[in-house]
Amino acid sequence: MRSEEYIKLDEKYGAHNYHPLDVVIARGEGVWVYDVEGRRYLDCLSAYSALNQGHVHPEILKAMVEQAGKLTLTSRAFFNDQLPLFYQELSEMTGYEMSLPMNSGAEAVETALKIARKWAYVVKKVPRHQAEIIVFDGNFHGRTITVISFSSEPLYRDDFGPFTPGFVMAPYGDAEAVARLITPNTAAIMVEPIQGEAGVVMPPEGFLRSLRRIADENNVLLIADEIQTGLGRTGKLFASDHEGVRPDIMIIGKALSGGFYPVSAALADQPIMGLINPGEHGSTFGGNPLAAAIGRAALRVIRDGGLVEKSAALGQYLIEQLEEIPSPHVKEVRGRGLLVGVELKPEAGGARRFCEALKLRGILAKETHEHVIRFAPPLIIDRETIDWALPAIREVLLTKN
Ligand code: IF1
Repeated sequence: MRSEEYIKLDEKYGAHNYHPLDVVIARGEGVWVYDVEGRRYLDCLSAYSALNQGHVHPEILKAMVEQAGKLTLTSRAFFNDQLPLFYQELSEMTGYEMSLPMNSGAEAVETALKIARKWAYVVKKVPRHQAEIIVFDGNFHGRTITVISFSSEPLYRDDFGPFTPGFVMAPYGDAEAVARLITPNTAAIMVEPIQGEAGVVMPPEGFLRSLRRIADENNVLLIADEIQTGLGRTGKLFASDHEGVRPDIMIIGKALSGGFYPVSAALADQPIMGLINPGEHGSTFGGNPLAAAIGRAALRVIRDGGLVEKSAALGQYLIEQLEEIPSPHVKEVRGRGLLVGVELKPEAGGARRFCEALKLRGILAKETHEHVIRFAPPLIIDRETIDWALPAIREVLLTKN
């Protein structure tokens, strides 16, 4: 079948909860994907940073195939021989004493919110069911009803009420506003160190350090959602590392599996994670041996492949090169590591048409929030490939109309 035929089937039988670019991908390898007609594209989205290791990384594939042929799921009614090793390797790599494995990012976010609420009731002695969690304008933490209850984006929220209470909205980047929103019932502050979906929005330097100070001064937990910014994407293992901040609860996902399987986790030290007792939380697939084997391989590739350092070096190069393009349409180039956003001026007419022009030149990028083109290629990209892409990006951004 041709691309158009796949697209027709998709439109006929699938819910229209996305508006994809009209490219039908059939194969991925490293930083490249190939459509059904065999055309090659540079993937500059990396499935929203789930593919830091690139498409179909051979080492993760090998681990997945071997484990899938042995044991895929036991339920957590029994132990298995992969999860304890995944726990240990995750702890050694991240410095957190313990982890609670889930599947989707939203599930790991919900897990962190439940742990923070329980900590408030049991440790901080907040009256039950009155815990408050401070979140930020422009946040994106997933699509469940609790999570969209505190979304500031009408599109994600408006037709899905009634909403979960207990969340307080603060302006992103304004630590003093956060301090004013703290009450005796505040359990936690949950933050994305860089807001990916909001358009690669960077807070002022020192924002995370201020949140850490405010949390410590008020006996409040600091939660970082690094599902998108974590595991090397911004040139450090965690984006929180750029400010030397260690959140009390760290949430990861996406690249934790290298794009092979839904694997996510909430990380914390024993005084917090130890509050969860048997039977209080879980999921059918959470921590299954196949997920654990894939997660172990995904972490190995990040560590042994030096992907964190690559992201820092190549991200700086990409940002410098993009900043040098004298485009009449560009308002700002921003980002950290290989999480880069090119914000266009409103008069440029929206980022979508630029993404469509890039697609015609063999580059897949995705607009976010109307005016921002996100460039987030796999961290295994090399300088030659960036140099291959730059003339096409330059041509599209210099186009007059
Ligand atoms: C979609 C956005 C990105 C995330 C952060 C939690 C989650 C995500 C920081 C939830 C997921 C994905 C979801 C996907 C598109 C994509 C996205 F545009 F939606 F917001 F990346 F920016 N925290 N982000 O980025 O993880 O449950 O999806 O595994 O829903 O359209 P999930």
